[in-house]
Amino acid sequence: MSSVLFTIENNIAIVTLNRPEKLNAFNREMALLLQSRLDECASLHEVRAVYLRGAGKGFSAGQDLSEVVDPEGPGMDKILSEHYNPIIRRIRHLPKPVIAAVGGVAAGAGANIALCCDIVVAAQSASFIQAFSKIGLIPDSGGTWFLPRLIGWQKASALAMLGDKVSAPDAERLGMLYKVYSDEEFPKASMDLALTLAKMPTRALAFTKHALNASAANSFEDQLLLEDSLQQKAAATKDYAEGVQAFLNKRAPGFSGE
Ligand code: LHQ
Repeated sequence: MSSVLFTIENNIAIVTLNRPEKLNAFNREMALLLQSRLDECASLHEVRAVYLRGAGKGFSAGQDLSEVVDPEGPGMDKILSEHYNPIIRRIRHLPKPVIAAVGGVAAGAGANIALCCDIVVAAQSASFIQAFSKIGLIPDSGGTWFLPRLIGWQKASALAMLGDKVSAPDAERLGMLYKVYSDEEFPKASMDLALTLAKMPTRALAFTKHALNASAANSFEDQLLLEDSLQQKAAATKDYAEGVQAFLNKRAPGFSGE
């Protein structure tokens, strides 16, 4: 069985981290496979949204700690540069919405991979742990960048240092994620969200993502200029023409993603 499962349904790429006996902890094989699946998501025209989840009861417990003590393992110098950083970059630069569907525990790099996605939703019983400090490491996989931006400096600092387990409802209150669903509703509700996104004007969503990525570093003036140039591009898409016509004709739009 592959450590990353991949199917496409209704224009949604369903990417499943699949090492459930280890709460989907990452080894090198899984990290590299996830990278290549994300590349496919970017290049396949039929994919208009990505739904990232974990198999079994966890989302991901981060780095497989048995691999870091394996003398045959990749070694500390490769784990960030070849495993996690390329995953985070791919998710942020993928020109399609990526949903993290967190159905259980998300710890360490597993938590931060979820937090870097465009929309994070969770089941009521899920949790998030910046587990790094407990083993003498620092938050990685973009955690020191995303967390203060999502929840503010003070809460981020405390969670990063203490490594507290944050329940999904608390994570929602803190602003770490978009929505929590009951455990029963979660699989369908989170997939319905992906379905909605997959029917939306995909290129406008990609431009939105580009603008949000840039806003973290841009000045206000630069951001206004960027919005202007991206809006010109959005207005040149078929989906913009369709959206306006559908509104004027009082009918539902049929977006093609072009
Ligand atoms: C695991 C793991 C795991 C192996 C559960 N590895 N087996 C970057 C740079 C370089 C090096 C290191 O890493 C990084 C990035 C990182 O991600 S650092 C953070 C690494 N992750 C952690 O420290 C989390 C470790 N796991 C836990 O603290 C707990 O397992 C959590 C809180 C996630 C879940 O607790 P429980 O629900 O009580 O489950 P469990 O502990 O019983 O785990 C179930 C099984 O999964 C168990 O195996 P077993 O054979 O006893 O059933 C665990 O050993 C295994 N597992 N996480 N990261």
